[in-house]
Amino acid sequence: MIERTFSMIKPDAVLRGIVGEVIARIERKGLKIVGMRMIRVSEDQASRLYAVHREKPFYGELVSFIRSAPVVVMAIEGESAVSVMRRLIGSTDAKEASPGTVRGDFSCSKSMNVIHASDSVENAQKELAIFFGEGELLSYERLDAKWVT
Ligand code: FUP
Repeated sequence: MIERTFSMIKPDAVLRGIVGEVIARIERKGLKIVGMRMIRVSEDQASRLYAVHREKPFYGELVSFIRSAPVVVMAIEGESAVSVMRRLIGSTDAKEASPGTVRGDFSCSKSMNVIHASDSVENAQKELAIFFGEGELLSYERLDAKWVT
């Protein structure tokens, strides 16, 4: 099933200058980036994105971290895009993330962990709506689309 998911390259990746390496992995996998912008996350966007974590002890730090430097937000489309992106980014905790995943290869922490990607189709729709307007996502065909099944 073709799905859309939301992903964010976090402040730590921007400040370390590894944005390009992360995007390259998404492209290389055959996923299609249909929206992409570098932004500063607003207070409202942060509280909506992390609403499920509001009661957690790390919530304050999570919001201040995500707003501490620019991030790159992306809308990503492809076959099973939600689960493919989750496997590509790896486990939340840097210690547990498998080598070969973005976090396994680049993350050094549980909180500053390079990238976010939605964990379900339902959350992907909610999260995309926080960062992208109606009609903002682009429609095009990758030349290698016929090899991505
Ligand atoms: P993930 O979906 O893998 O990004 O992980 P979660 O939804 O569980 O957590 C969201 C963010 O909260 C993580 F990216 C990092 C942060 N977090 C902490 O800072 N400390 C924790 O103990 C757990 C998560």
